[in-house]
Amino acid sequence: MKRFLKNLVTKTNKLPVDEQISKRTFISFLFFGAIQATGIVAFLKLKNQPLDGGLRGGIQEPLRKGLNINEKIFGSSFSHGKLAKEYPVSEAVKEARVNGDVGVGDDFEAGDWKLYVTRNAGDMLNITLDEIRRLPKTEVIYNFKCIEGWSEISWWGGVRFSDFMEHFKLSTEAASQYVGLMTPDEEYYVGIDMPSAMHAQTILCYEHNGKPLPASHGYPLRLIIPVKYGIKSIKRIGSMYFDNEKPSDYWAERGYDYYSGL
Ligand SMILES: Nc1nc2c(c(=O)[nH]1)N[C@H]1C(S)=C(S)[C@@H](COP(=O)(O)O)O[C@H]1N2
Ligand SMILES: [Mo]
Repeated sequence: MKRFLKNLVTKTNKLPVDEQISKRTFISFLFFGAIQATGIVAFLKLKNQPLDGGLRGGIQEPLRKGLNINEKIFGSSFSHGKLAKEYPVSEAVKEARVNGDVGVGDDFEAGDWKLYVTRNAGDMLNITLDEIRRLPKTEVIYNFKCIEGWSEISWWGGVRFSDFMEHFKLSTEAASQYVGLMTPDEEYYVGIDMPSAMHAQTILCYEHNGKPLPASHGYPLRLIIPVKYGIKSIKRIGSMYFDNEKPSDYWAERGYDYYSGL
């Protein structure tokens, strides 16, 4: 191929000018054609790659590999003490937008609710809302960002995840790399890297605008994690567990970045 092109070029240089021009046009046609073909072949190759793990949907494996590299680089980029910007109450919306209702259906007895925490030893704590409300309260007013492209400043109150862990003596668990959270029906679930969970603005939230959390926003208890996109702020938490492997994550299984950090 190389020799063929070289010959073509040398021969062309010996031709009269007008013929040189048309030959050169022909050569560049070959050259750009080859570039285009390479692109098409690469695209078809990618299109035919198997999809990555997820049950429903997913993305092509080479793309997933790229994402995994991004995750390694950006994974806990926000966890090193940097705070999300906070705002005065006057800037918070009166009624936060409701988005996403997976795992928050009507077949739910709020009165029976308890938070089930599986400890690393295998036993389980059942914690009532009253017990959680008695812990020191932390409020956060921040710009809540949904991956779909909207954001709004909203006001939330609850107990710091780190205070909760300390109060219930979950220090062994806090040494795990991840915490997994699920709705009571296990339809929605997230995995959070421990540094982000232990971040000073991450709360187990039971209040919105100074009042009990409305059902639509995840009553009785939700996560508010300002260092991540909204997908990680799971509503209506039913259970919690700890792991050194990434816990299953509803939106990561559908192709979104596992860490979804901001
Ligand atoms: N249980 C549950 N939690 C969820 C969701 C969901 O579908 N189910 N959606 C997430 C998404 S995509 C966003 S943007 C926020 C929205 O929270 P809000 O309805 O309180 O505004 O909840 C997150 N938590
Ligand atoms: Mo979202």
